Amino acid sequence: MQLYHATASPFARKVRVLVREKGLLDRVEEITVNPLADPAELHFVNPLGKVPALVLSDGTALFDSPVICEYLDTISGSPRFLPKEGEKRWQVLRMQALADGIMDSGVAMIYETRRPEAQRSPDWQQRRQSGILRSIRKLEDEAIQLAGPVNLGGIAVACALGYLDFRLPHIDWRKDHVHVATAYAALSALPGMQATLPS
Ligand SMILES: N[C@@H](CCC(=O)N[C@@H](CS)C(=O)NCC(=O)O)C(=O)O
Repeated sequence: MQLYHATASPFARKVRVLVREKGLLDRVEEITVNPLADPAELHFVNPLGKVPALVLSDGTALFDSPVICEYLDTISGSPRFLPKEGEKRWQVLRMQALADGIMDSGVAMIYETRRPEAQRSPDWQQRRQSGILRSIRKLEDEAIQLAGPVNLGGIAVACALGYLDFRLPHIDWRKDHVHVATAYAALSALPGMQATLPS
């Protein structure tokens, strides 16, 4: 399989962490691209022009990151990072959705800084940042879900927070969110997280 990714992308990092934690590294060739440079090879596999995209051995390309993660989780057995069914499955998917939403807002804030100054909207930036902080408040209330065996929700949260530290360090998300900060410290120590530090 070939995984198109960018080293700064939190969505791609989530997939790359899972690849490592599932022991699938020998089956996945990682191809680094810059999606903002519009590479033809990326457009060929993902018409949306976004990373991550995973090309399977039959040529089918999977996107976006939740789909890829679920696929990777099913092709090899234990440990499972997304329960097949039951209440816990929805809890993990919901946690992933919240984390992906933080990534979406964080990435949008960074893209905004790359637009010509006259086209930027401080109100819109503030709106994104408020949504990020509200979501982290929600994670703090539900931090118990981040304890116990690592699952896809926890990996997604760690990648989202890692992106904030990397690209938006002025967002002081640790303030008043001690349980999230503690969970993040533990998740960050995973070998897959250490091997995929953003650059
Ligand atoms: N929902 C997608 C989001 C992927 C995404 O937004 N990737 C960014 C990089 S972090 C990208 O490729 N952006 C290129 C663009 O928007 O043109 C997923 O979960 O995979």
